[in-house]
Amino acid sequence: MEKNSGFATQQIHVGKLEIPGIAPLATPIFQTSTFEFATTEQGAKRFALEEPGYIYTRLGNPNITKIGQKLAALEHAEAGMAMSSGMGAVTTVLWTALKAGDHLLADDALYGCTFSFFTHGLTRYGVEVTLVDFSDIEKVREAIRPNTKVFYFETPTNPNLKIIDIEAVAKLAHETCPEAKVIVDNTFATPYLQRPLDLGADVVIHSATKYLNGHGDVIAGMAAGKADFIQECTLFGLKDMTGAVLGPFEAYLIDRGLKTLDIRVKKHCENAMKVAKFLEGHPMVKRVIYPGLESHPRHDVAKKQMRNGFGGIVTFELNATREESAEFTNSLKLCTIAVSLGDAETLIEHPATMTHSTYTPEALEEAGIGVSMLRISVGLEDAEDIIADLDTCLNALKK
Ligand code: LCS
Repeated sequence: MEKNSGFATQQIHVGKLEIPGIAPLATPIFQTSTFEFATTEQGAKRFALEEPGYIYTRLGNPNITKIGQKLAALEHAEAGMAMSSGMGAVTTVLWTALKAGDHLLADDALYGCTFSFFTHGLTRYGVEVTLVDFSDIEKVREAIRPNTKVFYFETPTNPNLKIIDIEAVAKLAHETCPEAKVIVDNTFATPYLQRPLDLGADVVIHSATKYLNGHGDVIAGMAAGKADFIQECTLFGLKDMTGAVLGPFEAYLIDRGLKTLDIRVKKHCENAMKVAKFLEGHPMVKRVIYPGLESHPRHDVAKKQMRNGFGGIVTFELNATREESAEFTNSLKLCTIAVSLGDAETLIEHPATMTHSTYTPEALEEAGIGVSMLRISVGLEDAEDIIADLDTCLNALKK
């Protein structure tokens, strides 16, 4: 494969393993915990990193290596790696990047468990944590401290779809804190829509459970960035600190899911735009948040940094009480009440009591996460069927 091949070619071919004499099309699953050494000396050399080769699956495995290489190519990174969950990726990267006495500056709208890890976890070990609204660059500037070592944000944010200007934050961070790392959780956008590293970020993180796998049957996480940092995350963060190792079978499923990433995300975006427009026109809907709508306050920034569409998530609020809102979600037939996102099936959830129940009511308000917000992960079904389901249940509420 040519180095400058297109996205679709890379998502299918990068990291292909050559196995002489067999040549399977799909990569076999290396379901093994350990790898034999030919001699004692060879084992010692591998541990000393003087000879390349596999040692033990917590340190590396061909299926895991392959998807790391694929993500690196898609994100325009030098190197990539995989972990056993998105939270495994967040914790592995941050345990590697931070130490006691450092300051983590993060956006205030984060996936609920990332929020919990930052505010209840890292703070127990002497890391200072400040959350501010990263869509206001002046607030970020004011919160910087001499010991700020990591700038961390999602964009679009979970669940309220704030758009953060990656280039502006990276520029500010690197000008004021040359040692600091800008880490972007790119789960909602995927590299098909947005490449944070091209815009100045240092590291990208993914919950690969979502679009990268795309089929709702795996929990996994990934990260990509400079080769030396990813090696440190592998040989220290993952090996010694979190042990959040992905299984070879799960890595194989991610590899398989990645082969169709672009066509799936394209359809998610098309369907989400149709659903957002439908909701915007419905009298029972008070407010729709979707970065692709002109009404989104940062539609211009989204257009600038998201290449091929605005993602598959739509967040909205009804002209209804909390009980009526629950009645609405309970009556849906095609849309399934479930957390997670990025799957073929359309999923709907209530962030305040589900994915973001780790937030206090005050922190929810501070972060602009409304208690009545509903979040839809628009699936790959026919948009007309998703809309018909929503329409029927919204109209039932009117009566
Ligand atoms: N980052 C983001 C932006 C996420 O949305 C999630 C999970 C994670 C990291 C953690 O990934 P995991 O460990 O679950 O693979 N978000 C979820 C959500 O919104 N619903 O269920 C899980």
